[in-house]
Amino acid sequence: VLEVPEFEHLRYEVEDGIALVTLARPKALNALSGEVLRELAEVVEVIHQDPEVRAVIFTGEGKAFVAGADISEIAALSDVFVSREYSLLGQEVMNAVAALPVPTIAAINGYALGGGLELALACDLRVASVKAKLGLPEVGLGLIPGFGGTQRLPRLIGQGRALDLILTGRHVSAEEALQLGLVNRVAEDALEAAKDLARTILKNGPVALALAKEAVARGADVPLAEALEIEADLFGLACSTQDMREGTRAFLEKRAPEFKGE
Ligand code: CO8
Repeated sequence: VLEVPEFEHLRYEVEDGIALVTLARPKALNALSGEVLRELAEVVEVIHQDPEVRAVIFTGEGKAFVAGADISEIAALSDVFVSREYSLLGQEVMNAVAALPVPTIAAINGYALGGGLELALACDLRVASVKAKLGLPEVGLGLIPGFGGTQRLPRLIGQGRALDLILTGRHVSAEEALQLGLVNRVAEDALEAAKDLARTILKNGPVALALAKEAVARGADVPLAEALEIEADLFGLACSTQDMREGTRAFLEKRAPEFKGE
């Protein structure tokens, strides 16, 4: 049996294969203190080991998703090397989120600023509530994004649009975020919409989902010719699965597939 540690600043539940991680430090708008980051790293490790989990949703309690890294802790930074380590530590946590083999969705229920937007950017998909506000306001604090924002945002929405957000530090509405391609969906209730999206995704072959995610992630960092080889390799693997046998047979027999994830 998988041991789930006690968390102080987040809740972890799994229902019908969907893990829900709720950042719960509402008095500080779920700001990522060192302690919260450590718990986030731990819960991601739990998810990595839990075979029951087929998709993950991250959300926040109260009026924020996550209002950033904890500014009271950042204010104490001055040494170049210590601060660099702090950035690397946060990046490592976001990388662990991005490396989850199952689909991940940020249900952005409210403010997603700074480190909070960086967490959302480490997820595969983003669903925002109509009242969400998103941004990278770091320059207003004399800082720059340090948990992946300067790299993941331009990769997602392009350099020009990313620099607009990074250099102005402005907050964008859910509607503008949708136009920018920063979020995939806008809904009254971000969490319910994220659950619906997860359920839609989970109707598909589980191995295929993992391979598709792997193809997109690995292909993003290499030249096109190499990326296409990665696609062909993973396509080959997909065709060797029972899920592929079942998916194609079910289509030909005009019935719904019953995937086993093998
Ligand atoms: N850190 C610490 N505390 C916070 C944070 C935060 N990021 N955000 C809000 N809080 C606290 C407030 O201080 C306040 O505490 P208290 O009640 O004790 O005064 C409480 O949460 C409620 O906040 P507000 O009263 O400000 O709520 P409002 O509704 O008036 O405003 C805002 C909401 C607009 C979201 C406002 O709180 C705000 O602007 N927050 C800061 C947003 C921000 O700048 N985020 C970026 C932080 S920097 C960052 O994330 C860098 C990541 C990478 C770092 C790498 C470093 C090397």
